[in-house]
Amino acid sequence: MATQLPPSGATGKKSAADASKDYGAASISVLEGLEPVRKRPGMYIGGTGKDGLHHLVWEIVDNAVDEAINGYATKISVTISADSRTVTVDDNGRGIPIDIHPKTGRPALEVILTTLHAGAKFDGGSYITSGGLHGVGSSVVNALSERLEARVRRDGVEWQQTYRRGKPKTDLEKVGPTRGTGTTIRFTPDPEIFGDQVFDADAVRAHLEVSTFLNKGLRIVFRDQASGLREEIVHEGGVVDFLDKLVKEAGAQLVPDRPFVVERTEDPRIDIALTWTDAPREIFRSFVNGIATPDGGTHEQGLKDAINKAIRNWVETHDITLPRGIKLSAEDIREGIVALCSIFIHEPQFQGQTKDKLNNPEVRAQIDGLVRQALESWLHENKSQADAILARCVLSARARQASRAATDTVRRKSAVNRRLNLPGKLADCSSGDADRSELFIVEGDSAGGSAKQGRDRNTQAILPLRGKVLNAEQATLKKVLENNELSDIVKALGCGIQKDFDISRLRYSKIILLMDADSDGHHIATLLLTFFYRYLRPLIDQGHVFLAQPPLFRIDAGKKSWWAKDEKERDRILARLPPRTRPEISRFKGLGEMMPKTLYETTLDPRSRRLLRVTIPDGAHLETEQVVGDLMGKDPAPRFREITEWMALVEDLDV
Ligand code: 28F
Repeated sequence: MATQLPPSGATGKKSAADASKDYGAASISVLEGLEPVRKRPGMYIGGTGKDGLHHLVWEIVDNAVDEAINGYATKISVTISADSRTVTVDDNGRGIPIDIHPKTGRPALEVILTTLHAGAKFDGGSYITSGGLHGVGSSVVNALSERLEARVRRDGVEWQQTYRRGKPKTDLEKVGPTRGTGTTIRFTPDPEIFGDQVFDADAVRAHLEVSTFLNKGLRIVFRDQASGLREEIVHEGGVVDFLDKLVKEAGAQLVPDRPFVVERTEDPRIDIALTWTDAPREIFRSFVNGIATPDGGTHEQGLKDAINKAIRNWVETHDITLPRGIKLSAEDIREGIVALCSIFIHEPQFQGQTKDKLNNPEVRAQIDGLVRQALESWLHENKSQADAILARCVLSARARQASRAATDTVRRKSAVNRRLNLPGKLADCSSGDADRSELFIVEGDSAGGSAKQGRDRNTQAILPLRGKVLNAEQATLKKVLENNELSDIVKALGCGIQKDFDISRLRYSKIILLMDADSDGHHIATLLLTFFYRYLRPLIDQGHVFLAQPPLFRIDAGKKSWWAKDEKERDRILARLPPRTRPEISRFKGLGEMMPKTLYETTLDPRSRRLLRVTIPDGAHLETEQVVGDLMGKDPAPRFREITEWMALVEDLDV
């Protein structure tokens, strides 16, 4: 780990003495009223659709997060009401000031909630903002809410004021004595602006989780009263936990066994975690002041510069001779990287209307300089990790050269004769780009039919299996190729078999076995895996083979529904439902029973499906050889022994 510094202030409250740097009403710069906000809401929250509606939540939550990352709050709670139309955010910070503002004669709280750009945050003081709308302030939320109630706890007294469409409905009123300090904002967006849209609990939860990843130790209690869900979200590991999540979501295997981390708490705050994986692409996620920058920008560019220079420098200073003819490009070095970059700066400049890209030029060199030096020393101190990473870079270079050579050959082969070789029952995808294409091998015609209807025709091909799949363990190559099902798979994949196997001709980057979740389906999957293991092993070794995980159960409770892949997950979901809920549980007997749209959403859609990548763990090759031979071979005795051994193991797991 490099430049590991004490975690940021989110875990402990600053002392009262520190609070002396407080701002009061005097430091609020009043700029203008709220009329423009209701006239052109899109100018302030990007739009009045789902994203705009949720920007209101991000703005209030980010103000609470600001209190926490500046060390004044340690706990935040966010609650969505039972009708999903009202959100309440609470923090145990100092409480928004209520002293009288000299210019307006009104309490600071009222000035902050009823005028645009009010607040010391705007004059670039030492207070760092993580503004979802870049800190334009909660007054925008107030203007666009049919009702907003603010409660402040300060100096042992709780105060309250309510507003309607940004206008005070009451004066600031004393509620009574209170312990502790903090702010509570409860608001209901205005249907005149947002229609009858309601809040999406999953979207809110995801945003809160990102805030806890980017501010290690920050605890946020999330409640969704519609589903009864209550969850405390905290990530002590910060960006390292975030990286773990991204690697798992990508279904990728780590190359080095621990990530490279930079955590700098002094100004500008920089948190970086990165690793290399076997995934055939690079994943960069970056943030500025807690705001996602999906289009990257100078922070991400600086990180990429640093990685490129550090690896090249490492190769030179250790005068490593690369294999003959191998030259590392920047893409080769970055292939397989999963990287997270979060910075907090005072005056972020975002590009264009969507504000998804950071522009500050000085940031690029700052990040490059800091990361390059830290990464070089990390590589130096972790030689075995460095070796594994370099091997990964060389593999990408080889694959790139091979695929360039292969695309040359494939270009020569006319598209027509390739099409001629394809099996009749293959419903191919329209994309010719293997990296984006996926082949689903589906059991049975009815499932095949649903999959063909539900799929994304651009990138997803379907090959339905009709007959019994041959047991390749007990068959010769000649027998295998005489079996229609197996020979159709070989034709669809396009990369040949055995001696004329050439992976660069593979037509799909993912080969996904989609079978019913019953013993028949498992048996067919086992036969297919035996075939891949015996005759198309590189496809497994290079991570192209997957098992789909269709849901077995659907649980309906009120307006919400969940999917469960097995009994265990079904019971976990049922346990989280509120006590008096009467859920409806339906079990899917087969894939063919599922509506195509449901099949897509739960099992085919890359954004929500769960795939199991078929891999042979390092050092398990011998054991795998043994198990496949025993399970699939002619002799029943070792099969029986193997199955009873595994059954005992499974029974233990169930206990
Ligand atoms: C539920 C959402 O909005 N929490 C907030 C504070 C605390 C202060 C503050 C906020 C003062 C003059 C700008 C308190 N004491 N949660 C929140 N907690 N804003 S918003 O001050 C606003 C500044 O202009 C605060 C002393 N200084 C600052």
